[in-house]
Amino acid sequence: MRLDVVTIFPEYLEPLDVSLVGKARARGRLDVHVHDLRAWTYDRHHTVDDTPYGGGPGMVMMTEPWGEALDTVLADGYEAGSHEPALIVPTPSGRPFTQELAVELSERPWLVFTPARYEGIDRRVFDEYATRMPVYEVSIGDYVLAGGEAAVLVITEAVARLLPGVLGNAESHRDDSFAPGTMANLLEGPVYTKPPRWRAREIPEVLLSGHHGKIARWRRDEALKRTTAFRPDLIERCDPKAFDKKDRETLSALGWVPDPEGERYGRFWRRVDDVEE
Ligand code: JDN
Repeated sequence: MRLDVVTIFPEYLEPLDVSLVGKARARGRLDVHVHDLRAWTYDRHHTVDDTPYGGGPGMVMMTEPWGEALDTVLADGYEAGSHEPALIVPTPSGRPFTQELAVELSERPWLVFTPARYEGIDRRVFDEYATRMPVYEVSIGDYVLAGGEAAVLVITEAVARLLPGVLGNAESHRDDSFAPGTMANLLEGPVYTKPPRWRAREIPEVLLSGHHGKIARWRRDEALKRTTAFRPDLIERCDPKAFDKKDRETLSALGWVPDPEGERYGRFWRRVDDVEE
């Protein structure tokens, strides 16, 4: 997979040299190219932004540097034998970045990232490149960064670890919280390792029992507890068929009941004490 990143802060992308993404590069699974947007400015101040039409706060990144940069980066990539580029634009107004989207992006041969600063990039840049390639505007969460570079690091890491031959164990994705295609997307519960006693704290006895069935059940109950506490939205949307009898007992003990009324809105479960207005 080829990755290009065009940014006014190339140093911000230095983490791509280390850790998992660095390993993927060393193993020849990733070919990363970071470019300084200001290389495509021709005035003495290397200007990349201007005031917004219609007024308002902040500055908007200009069409010209981005157009020149993307034309060059795309031409160089095609020249080097890459094909089917996709443009990835981090923005708080994008579609949510999910594990499902990470899988989709990991199946593409070439990703071109355009992390913006200020109030974002002139819309015509995306309209222009959308005529030539898929454009994914993505948000990594409901908070606002100062620019898209950190989001590029997040997306890149989520994608790189899915590439064949990057993680050691071929099965290491299967248990991921949010792995697509599992029967229920639950958050993973707590994990423990040696020593068995630390500062008078012991580990749950069941984990030492050697009883694999009981351990699996305990882990599943912990996952249900954690998911109801932190991500009730994930439970609400779960088809009751995704749960076995013991799951339903655990959910009931946690105060969750099937919601036949909510079903037509895709809400299959509710807390017992949540009553319809
Ligand atoms: O994902 B973000 O919070 C984000 C913020 C900004 C951005 C791109 C992404 N460009 C300017 C702010």
